[in-house]
Amino acid sequence: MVSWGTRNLLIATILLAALFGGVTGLGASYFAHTAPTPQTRDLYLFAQDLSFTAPSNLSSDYVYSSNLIVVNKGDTITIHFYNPTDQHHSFTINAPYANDVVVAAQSTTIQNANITITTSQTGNFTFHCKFHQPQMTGTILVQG
Ligand SMILES: [Cu+2]
Repeated sequence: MVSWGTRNLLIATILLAALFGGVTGLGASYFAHTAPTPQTRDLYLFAQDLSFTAPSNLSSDYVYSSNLIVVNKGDTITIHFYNPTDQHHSFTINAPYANDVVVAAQSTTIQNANITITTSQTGNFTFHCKFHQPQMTGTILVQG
């Protein structure tokens, strides 16, 4: 039979092992941060018609289907931009990811364009449609 003293010692040892294991694990993940392996990502973005009569402070009722794209530095992203509306839209972004691509209004088929960006710089980078400001805008967040 295990005495109370031995049992308490065992419990204390297990608790200490768990505690130090946890702290060691935390320390390792905090100090030895390694960047994720770069990935190739395909993203789908749509011009959207919200189908309301725009008030005077908006130029229209168009938006992007997503207004936040989050990637890791080093990723190569291909944005497949589709326009199922009756107006032209653009995907416009400044340096360092400069692009200015116009996708025509829907005719018999839905028009689209691919925008490929390799992310070399971290930060927030705003993209917008040059025809529909201020509301048709979004951000690419490149995490380091
Ligand atoms: Cu637009």
